[in-house]
Amino acid sequence: MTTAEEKIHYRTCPLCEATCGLEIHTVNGEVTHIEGDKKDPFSKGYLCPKGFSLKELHHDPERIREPMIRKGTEWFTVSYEEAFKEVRKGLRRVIEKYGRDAVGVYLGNPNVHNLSGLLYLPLFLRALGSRNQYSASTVDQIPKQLAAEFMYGSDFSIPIPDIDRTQYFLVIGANPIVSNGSLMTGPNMRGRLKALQDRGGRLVVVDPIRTATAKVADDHHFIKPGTDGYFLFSILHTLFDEKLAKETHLSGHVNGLETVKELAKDFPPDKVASICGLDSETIRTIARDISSATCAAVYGRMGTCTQTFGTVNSWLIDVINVVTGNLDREGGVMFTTPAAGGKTSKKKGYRFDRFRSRVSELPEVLGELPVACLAEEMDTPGEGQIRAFVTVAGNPILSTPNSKRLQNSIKNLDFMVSIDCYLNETTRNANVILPAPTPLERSHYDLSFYQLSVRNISHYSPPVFEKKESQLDEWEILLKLATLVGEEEPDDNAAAKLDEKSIHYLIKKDVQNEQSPLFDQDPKEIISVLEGRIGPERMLDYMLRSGPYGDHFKKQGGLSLNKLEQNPHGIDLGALKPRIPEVLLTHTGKVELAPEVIVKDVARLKEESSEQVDMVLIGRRNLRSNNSWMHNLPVLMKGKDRCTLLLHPEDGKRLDLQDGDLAQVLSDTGSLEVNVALTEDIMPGVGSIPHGYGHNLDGMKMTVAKENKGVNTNILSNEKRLDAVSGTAVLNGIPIVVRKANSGRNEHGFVRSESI
Ligand SMILES: Nc1nc2c(c(=O)[nH]1)N[C@H]1C(S)=C(S)[C@@H](COP(=O)(O)OP(=O)(O)OC[C@H]3O[C@@H](n4cnc5c(=O)[nH]c(N)nc54)[C@H](O)[C@@H]3O)O[C@H]1N2
Ligand SMILES: Nc1nc2c(c(=O)[nH]1)N[C@H]1C(S)=C(S)[C@@H](COP(=O)(O)OP(=O)(O)OC[C@H]3O[C@@H](n4cnc5c(=O)[nH]c(N)nc54)[C@H](O)[C@@H]3O)O[C@H]1N2
Ligand code: SF4
Ligand SMILES: [Mo]
Repeated sequence: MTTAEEKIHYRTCPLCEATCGLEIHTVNGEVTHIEGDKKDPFSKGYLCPKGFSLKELHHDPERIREPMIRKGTEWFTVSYEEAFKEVRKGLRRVIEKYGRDAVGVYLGNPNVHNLSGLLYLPLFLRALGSRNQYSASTVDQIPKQLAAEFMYGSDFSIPIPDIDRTQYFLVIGANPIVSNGSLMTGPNMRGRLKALQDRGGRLVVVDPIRTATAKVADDHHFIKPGTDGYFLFSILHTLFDEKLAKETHLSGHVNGLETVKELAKDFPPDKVASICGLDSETIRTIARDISSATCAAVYGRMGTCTQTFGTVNSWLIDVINVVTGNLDREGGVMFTTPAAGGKTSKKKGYRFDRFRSRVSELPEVLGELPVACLAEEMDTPGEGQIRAFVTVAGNPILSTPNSKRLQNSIKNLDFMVSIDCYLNETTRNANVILPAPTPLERSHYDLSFYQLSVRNISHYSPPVFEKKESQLDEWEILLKLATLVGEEEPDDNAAAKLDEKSIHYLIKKDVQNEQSPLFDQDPKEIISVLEGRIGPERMLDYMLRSGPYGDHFKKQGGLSLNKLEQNPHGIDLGALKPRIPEVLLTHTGKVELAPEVIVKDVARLKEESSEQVDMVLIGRRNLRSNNSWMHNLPVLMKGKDRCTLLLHPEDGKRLDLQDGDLAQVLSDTGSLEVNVALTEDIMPGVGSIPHGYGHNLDGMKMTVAKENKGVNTNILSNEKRLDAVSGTAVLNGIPIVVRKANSGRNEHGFVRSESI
């Protein structure tokens, strides 16, 4: 029975890439319960424990709800006015004295799940004008984006596995059943993979851990961390050697096939098998199976990106999809046609290496610098040194390499401001914290993930709760910050004026662009149609209406925000469709199969590694965890200790470590002590610790997280060990030494490994 005060709200969950539809029940401003929205055309009622936890997240008493200023180690809540005054003073002082590059910015992962961040961060970054822009992308997916930038002319043109139609799915270094899919948006990965097998398709997983995904696969093969480049090249070798390649696929639309063919010659399976820990016949069988399947998709994620050959791996995966005839084909890997945010302009130049970092001279990648060099840019004196720091939805102290160094360098900054919702490992260093509204207090549209989705979907969610009158939305905070960094003291209307200016700019660009459906229309008419909306809603309405399904401000029945508001469960725009050649934005208008910058790194693959390695460390994820920041929610933290070191029993025996013992793990940057969990599900010679823990730093206000503190695995990752092309940090395949800790058994007693 529905009581008089009970309300039901429908919205997409913004916590991970799966974009599940939620049904949120509220009574008098309180969430009573959350379930999956059965009428959501994409998720059909599916949700995971994190979606359910939005209730606790919203009501968490330790969430930051008001602006705060730190004096010494004490925090005081203040008005927005006071907080902004402090921010202007802090940032302007540094800019005036040292220039704009002296302000570093770090953007964390939740920004891509947030309309405010996606639409308004660019305005702030433009106004700030610093080269020292960093983000979680260079500890994540930048290799994929860079490969796409070079191969297809846009970093967001990432081919997505057509998981619902494929007949052979090769998953390398990804665990979609636990992560719920990444750069492959689709709710209920377990269900989708089961459907693949039910229609006679095969799932094959290549991973140093027998993960939850590997456990349901038809085949799972262990691979030595960091060696995927050899494995992928030897698949390519077999395809050409055994004449299995479909060289005429996309004929006329592909450049560089001969170069790739030539390169693959050096990697016969017999030569590389022992390097990878796979046998050569397995490699050949995989190559034959991809080629003989009616359609197939090869897919790689974190395990292939955040390692020493991240970009080469991402590129090779796409090359295999091309030469097996599976790019841009139903059941293969395909490009999306997003309702909003898709790109149409041809490349003027690649967004790579247009400038370099000051200290290590690492190339710029897609407008930012690799976060691995953030600490050195802060702690190395000289012109251009970072003196002030802005974090937006980021926790780099836990998520980026060589955390200890960053912890030390962050302490010596002149000024720091964070937009965040917790007082955590990173934000405790800030001088000012500006509060981010909870996901239920803001509207939502997955601008990023519908560009990476296994179906074309459009779903808008209005806020569940109105925020308090006095509270600012995140886009308003970002607009305000954009006005604060300028020379002139901004007046009260400056933020609103900037919002106006930016929508006018967008419209002007489109009406002048011959490729836009709005070409030659009157900007004044367009702006008048948008009247009544401001901020992200106006921007989104404009993007939807000018997009491929939009009404283009003249057609009846086209997509608009209005239409989405009338369809609270979202709209299914259909399965992915072939898009070559119109989707290709390279200079040549073709798929560039052998981009020079990437091909150059193959030489490194040919060199024998001389590094003597005892063991290597990789990471893992858990269904009830989301990177570092959801560990304060009791509903997710119940149960066993999850921050353990997984070891194979053979290694346990060799190292005299038993289940529950405390091990010391050492790398070239640091050491930590962690509980051991023995399991046959990990490859011998490999250890695994999840990231996002280490909640034991003074000054944090996250009581539940502190009770489950775990260890920060990024104490062990070295900021100098990088994917040479993209500068992405190596977080998988870190050389380590493991031994019994002097202190013997752990403080919690016996530990069992959780399901992986
Ligand atoms: N529950 C949950 N879901 C999440 C997140 C979370 O923290 N928790 N985080 C979200 C984010 S930000 C992201 S980016 C995605 C990531 O999504 P995924 O990439 O699917 O998730 P991971 O668990 O990191 O999977 C990486 C896999 O690579 C394997 N691996 C490690 N090294 C190597 C190697 O050298 N070669 C190969 N072949 N495999 C290797 C690991 O064993 C692991 O199984 O997940 C998202 N979803
Ligand atoms: N060793 C190792 N390290 C890794 C990884 C790994 O696999 N192994 N994975 C990497 C990956 S894939 C990623 S994406 C990164 C994540 O790295 P980060 O993005 O740096 O870290 P998160 O844990 O996502 O922290 C998000 C921060 O945003 C805040 N927050 C949450 N919601 C909002 C909001 O709506 N607005 C604002 N303003 N703030 C909000 C949280 O309180 C928290 O401070 O970690 C990376 N680090
Ligand atoms: S799978 Fe992701 S999007 Fe779906 S409910 Fe869980 S966290 Fe939310
Ligand atoms: Mo990520």
